[in-house]
Amino acid sequence: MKLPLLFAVPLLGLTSSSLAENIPLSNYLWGEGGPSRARLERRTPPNLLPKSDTDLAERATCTNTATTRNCWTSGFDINTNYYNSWPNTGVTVNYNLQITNTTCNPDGNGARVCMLINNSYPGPTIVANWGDTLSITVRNMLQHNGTSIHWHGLRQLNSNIQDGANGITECSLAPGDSKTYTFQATEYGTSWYHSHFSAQYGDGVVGTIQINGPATANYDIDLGTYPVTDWYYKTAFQTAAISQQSLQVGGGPPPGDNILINGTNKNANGGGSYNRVTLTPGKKHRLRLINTSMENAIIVSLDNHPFSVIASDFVPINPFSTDWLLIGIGQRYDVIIQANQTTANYWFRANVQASCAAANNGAGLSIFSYTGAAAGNPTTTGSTAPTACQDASPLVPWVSLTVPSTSFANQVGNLQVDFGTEVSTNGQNVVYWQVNKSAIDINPSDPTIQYVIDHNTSYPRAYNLIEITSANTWQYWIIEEPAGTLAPIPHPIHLHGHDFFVLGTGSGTFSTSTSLSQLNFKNPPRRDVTFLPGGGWLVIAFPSDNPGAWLMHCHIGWHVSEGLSVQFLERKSEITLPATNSQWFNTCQNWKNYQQNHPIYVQDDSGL
Ligand SMILES: *[C@@H]1O[C@H](CO)[C@@H](O)[C@H](O)[C@H]1NC(C)=O
Ligand SMILES: *[C@@H]1O[C@H](CO)[C@@H](O)[C@H](O)[C@H]1NC(C)=O
Ligand SMILES: *[C@@H]1O[C@H](CO)[C@@H](O)[C@H](O)[C@H]1NC(C)=O
Ligand SMILES: *[C@@H]1O[C@H](CO)[C@@H](O)[C@H](O)[C@H]1NC(C)=O
Ligand SMILES: *[C@@H]1O[C@H](CO)[C@@H](O)[C@H](O)[C@H]1NC(C)=O
Ligand SMILES: *[C@@H]1O[C@H](CO)[C@@H](O)[C@H](O)[C@H]1NC(C)=O
Ligand SMILES: *[C@@H]1O[C@H](CO)[C@@H](O)[C@H](O)[C@H]1NC(C)=O
Ligand SMILES: *[C@@H]1O[C@H](CO)[C@@H](O)[C@H](O)[C@H]1NC(C)=O
Ligand SMILES: [Cu+2]
Repeated sequence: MKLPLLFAVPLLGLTSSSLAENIPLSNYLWGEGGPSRARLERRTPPNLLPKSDTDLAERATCTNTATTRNCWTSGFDINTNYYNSWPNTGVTVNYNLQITNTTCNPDGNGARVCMLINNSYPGPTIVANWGDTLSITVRNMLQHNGTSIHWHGLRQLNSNIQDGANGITECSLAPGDSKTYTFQATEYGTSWYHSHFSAQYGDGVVGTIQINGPATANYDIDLGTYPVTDWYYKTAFQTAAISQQSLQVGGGPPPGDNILINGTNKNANGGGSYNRVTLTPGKKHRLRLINTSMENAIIVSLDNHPFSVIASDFVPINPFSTDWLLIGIGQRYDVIIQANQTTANYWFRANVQASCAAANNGAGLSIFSYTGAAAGNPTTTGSTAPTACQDASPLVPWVSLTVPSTSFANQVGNLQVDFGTEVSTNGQNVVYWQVNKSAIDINPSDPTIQYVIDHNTSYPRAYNLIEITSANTWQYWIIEEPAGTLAPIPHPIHLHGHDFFVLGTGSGTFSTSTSLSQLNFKNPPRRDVTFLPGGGWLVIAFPSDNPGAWLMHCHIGWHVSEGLSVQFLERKSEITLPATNSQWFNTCQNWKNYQQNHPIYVQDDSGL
């Protein structure tokens, strides 16, 4: 028997709470008798990037059923290193999405102006299998806004121009224009898509994504995606303006008015309705939680039912059990709920986490009902929620990858997050969120990719562009928000094009002499959004294995709108550029034409 070259063998010492739930992977992986203890030890990859795991993949010949969720299709399973290999299914899944300017009333408080996808909030869920190609045509039917749709967390390996970040990877789509985004789902799990055009997603341009694949624990029923979000009675463009004014005097954005669970809730006056989910007694249910907020970190729980957490963002993890889960903006957690309590109705709770500087006038509730439970509202009470503003733990990726520590000191870079005054387009001194003393400000008719096409390296300073030239090397970044800043608060930091490895976080200033020992290089949490603690530091790493222009920004809608972003221009000479005369160029021409004809709609924020 050939030994696997690397990683991906389950830990022997799983926490007791998760043991029962855990699949006896070693049995099928190693055949009868299981492996010897020596073989089960996790191996440190020799260096750098994840290597091929074909040895492991060869063994995956089982089928995915309710009791073998670790399996997938021939040659691919939960042990597959999805950064290197995925099934090429040859299947293309097509979607058509139309964005319109309309009204909505998700919690019965009254109708307000909304921008919706296919007239629903949230928009249609995009469902595909691991390895499928997605072909999604977006039509912008708004009268007075551009748009661009970002497929959050999808790595876009060698398909950077499908990333939907206007001003970076494409021009905005003009009113009336449409664009087909085509890319392969090389990873699996739960995510969402949203507009990257200024604050537009806060007005409703969001939907969820479900990519079916293997899992680290078994379940019977997949309940699907379950987005939780803050909700404002003013539009996102109005709230962004208020937030910008408040920032001038060191203040935060206004509080949200309510929290919506799967697009609905009751309002403070009792109107509206609760979302209802049915649980089948005795069964295990998978629920795919997503925080699609603009401002608020949300902490969720289901009364009397602990969550068994099996994935964070697109990364399957060793299952662990918890009563409450804090979900930062853009973060996802896939959980399994066992319906083993009395047949009844139970409250699902979603509250803002005040320690994350979140504020909201409402609280989120929905109802989980066992089949056969009497009608009516639950009478259950919740347990006490933890108060810290940090990622859930322990987030131990199932496919174990280690980051080299030896190159850290030489290669690490530093990015300071702060407030600062800059002169705005209309000549005023305005306070913005800055990274490295510069607020990002993109031009939706002049994306970074156009600079690459033109071989033009005169990037505007406000593009906050950081070049990465070397291939397959580790990029280490210390992101710091020193305690001296006006109002140090936590920021959910999101990177496009990569999962980052979260090496550590801490308070105060990172010091190579004292903080280095606090970093974890051995299979650290990997994900695409994590918290930068208020007045503290965050250290991340990622390999330069995906040529493209990739944003890294705070996912608080108001903060990115106010400048809190950089972009990495990674291996620009190897980026797959748009074909000559392709749709990509039409998008730009249409946007330029629209702008010339509608000079009154000016971008008054970063454009992101
Ligand atoms: C969205 O609406 C368009 C136009 O009505 C329709 O063709 C398309 O099938 C809808 N998409 C989904 C996912 O429902
Ligand atoms: C949406 O419609 C309202 C009028 O109902 C209009 O004032 C606004 O400009 C429109 N917004 C967009 C983005 O088309
Ligand atoms: C969320 O709402 C949608 C639309 O109403 C529904 O199809 C879906 O089943 C709901 N999700 C859950 C987990 O109940
Ligand atoms: C969503 O994330 C924001 C910011 O990180 C946080 O304040 C809010 O509580 C989160 N919401 C949920 C439902 O987890
Ligand atoms: C119900 O399931 C949970 C795990 O989800 C477990 O911790 C608990 O002990 C079970 N309770 C009963 C009564 O079986
Ligand atoms: C930060 O900005 C300075 C110029 O003000 C620049 O020289 C430096 O390269 C920037 N740092 C990064 C990481 O881009
Ligand atoms: C390069 O970009 C700068 C900044 O946008 C622009 O002023 C200049 O004209 C461009 N040069 C070329 C040769 O396109
Ligand atoms: C987008 O539309 C909103 C109103 O719906 C408007 O306030 C804003 O100025 C528009 N932004 C741009 C850049 O067109
Ligand atoms: Cu922020």
